[in-house]
Amino acid sequence: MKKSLVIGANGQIGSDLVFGLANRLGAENVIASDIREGNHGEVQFEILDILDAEKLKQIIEKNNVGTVYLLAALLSATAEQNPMFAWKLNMEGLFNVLDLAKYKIIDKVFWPSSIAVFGPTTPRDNTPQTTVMEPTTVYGISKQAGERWCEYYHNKYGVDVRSIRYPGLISYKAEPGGGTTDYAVAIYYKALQEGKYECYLQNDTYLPMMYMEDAIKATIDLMYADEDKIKIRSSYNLAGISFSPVEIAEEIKKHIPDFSISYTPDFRQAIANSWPKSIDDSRAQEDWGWKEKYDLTSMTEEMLKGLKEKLK
Ligand code: NAD
Ligand code: AKB
Repeated sequence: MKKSLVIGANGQIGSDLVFGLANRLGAENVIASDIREGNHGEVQFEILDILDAEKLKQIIEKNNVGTVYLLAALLSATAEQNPMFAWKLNMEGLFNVLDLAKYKIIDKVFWPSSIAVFGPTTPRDNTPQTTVMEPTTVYGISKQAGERWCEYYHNKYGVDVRSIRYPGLISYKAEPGGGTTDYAVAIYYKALQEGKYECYLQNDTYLPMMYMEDAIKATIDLMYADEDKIKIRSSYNLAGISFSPVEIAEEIKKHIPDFSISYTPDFRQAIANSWPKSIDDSRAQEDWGWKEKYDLTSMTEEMLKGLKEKLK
């Protein structure tokens, strides 16, 4: 069996995806890699800077890699602090992987897009798969350009590239890496550690979110769906749960009655205001049978249970 390589494996998604892939394929068929040292149990680990195309090719050829999951990127909030580097990392990293698929050195690519591809002129409620896309962040611009390039490589060179526009992802294994939706993870840590949380978004800011277990299932389902079922080669809309800071706080209070939240919006408010409130993912449902499992109540139970264990 050809192996699967996860690039950016130490991050929020990679930490869970490596585990999910190892469960499905066996640890010996998965390789984790990142620019910084990491530990993924029985899974082989390699240090790799995605901007080093030569080393990427060497790792792939030496280890008989067939599928690459490219997760290395700068996220929305961090990218605004260093726009030109974010553009370089997010775009060159993608080209380095797509070109290996173009020359048949690998067979399949997963590359994540984001709800950040949408902008203030996009309809914000139940945002359709195909709609106005005028992102205002460098992160969103890089994701939109990435989607166009993925579709182009598929149409022009037959590259089997698959993608999801993830909403904000919520998990406890690894902390998030600098996004606008990170508050919805931090709030659980602070609720358990301090009983209070100061939120950088306003109380009524609705954003599309998803529990990590659902996101990993969606990713693996998409990657193992029959090729003729994948009709969209830019990126699929994916919906999970839509909620505001006040709603997640109310849910946490059911478990921690004294929990309190305050609101001090910062630069991330403008980013959140430019993104959808909820997403229409009917194409993912129709094409490859997507259905989420978690709602706000069940996700909160899982987050508090998992974090209590982690913070012991
Ligand atoms: P993260 O920031 O948590 O992890 C990124 C990982 O990439 C880090 O471990 C980092 O060390 C590594 N990395 C950075 N530069 C690298 C380089 N040059 N070479 C190799 N590795 C490098 O990000 P994440 O949340 O896991 O997101 C992964 C992907 O999913 C990104 O493309 C992101 O845009 C996308 N996404 C994430 C979310 C979310 O809510 N987490 C939502 C939408 C899309
Ligand atoms: C971010 O907030 O930047 C990410 C995303 C939705 O892409 N979580």
